[in-house]
Amino acid sequence: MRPEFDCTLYVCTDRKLMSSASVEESVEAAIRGGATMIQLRDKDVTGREFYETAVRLKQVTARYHIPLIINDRVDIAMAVDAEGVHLGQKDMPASAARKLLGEDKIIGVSAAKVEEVKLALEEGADYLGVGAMYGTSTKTDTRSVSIETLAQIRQEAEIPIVVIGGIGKDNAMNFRKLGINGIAVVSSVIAQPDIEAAAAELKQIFLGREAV
Ligand code: TZP
Ligand code: MG
Repeated sequence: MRPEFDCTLYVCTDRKLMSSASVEESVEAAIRGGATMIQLRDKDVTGREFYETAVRLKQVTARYHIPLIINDRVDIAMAVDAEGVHLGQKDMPASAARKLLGEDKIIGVSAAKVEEVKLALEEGADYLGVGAMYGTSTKTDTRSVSIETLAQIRQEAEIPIVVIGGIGKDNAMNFRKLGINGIAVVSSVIAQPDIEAAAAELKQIFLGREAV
C-alpha cells in the first residue's frame, strides 16, 4: 500500500541556493522547522553525485520519518528506496514510472494546465505540483498559472495539490481557502539564513495560524 503523505510544507533542495554547508544540513533544519515532505532537486550534477546525495539525504529523512521524493530520476529513487519521484512534463509518464516503482511509491507530476492534469490523473499520479504561481528566479523555464486555472485544476483533481513558484511569506496565505493541500518551496526556506525558523513561519502562514 502506498503510504499516506502530508504535503503541507514540501521543501525542495537546491545546492546553489542553500544557506548551509550541505544538502543534508539544510534538509534537517527544514524538517525541524516542520517540513512534511522533502524533494531532492539537483540539477547540473553528475548521476553519481545525485545518487550519493540521495543516499545521504535518505538517512536524514528516514530518521524523521519524512518522505523523500527524487526529482526527475526514477532510477535514483529506486536505487535509494526513496518514497517517491517527481516528474515534470518532459519526464517519463507517471504510468511508466509506476511500472518501475510499483504501487507502494508516491508519484508526483508537475502541471500548469487543466489538460496536463487530466493526463496526469489518467496516468496514475498521486499528487500534483501546480505552478509557477508567482515569479521566481529559482527555475528559468517556468509557465505561469493563474489563480483561476488553479481553481479549475482543484475542481478537476481529487488528489493532493501543492502549489509552487515564488511562494513565500507574502503569499502563502492565499491557498488554503482554495482547498490546496500544501506549498512547495525552494528559496523561501532553503536560501534563508535560519532555515528552521523560515520553514516554521511559512507553515504557520499557509495554515493561517499565529506563530507559537
Ligand atoms: N517548478 C516550478 S517553479 C519552481 C519549480 C521547481 C521553482 C520554485 O522555486 P522558489 O524558489 O520556491 O520560487
Ligand atoms: Mg523534472
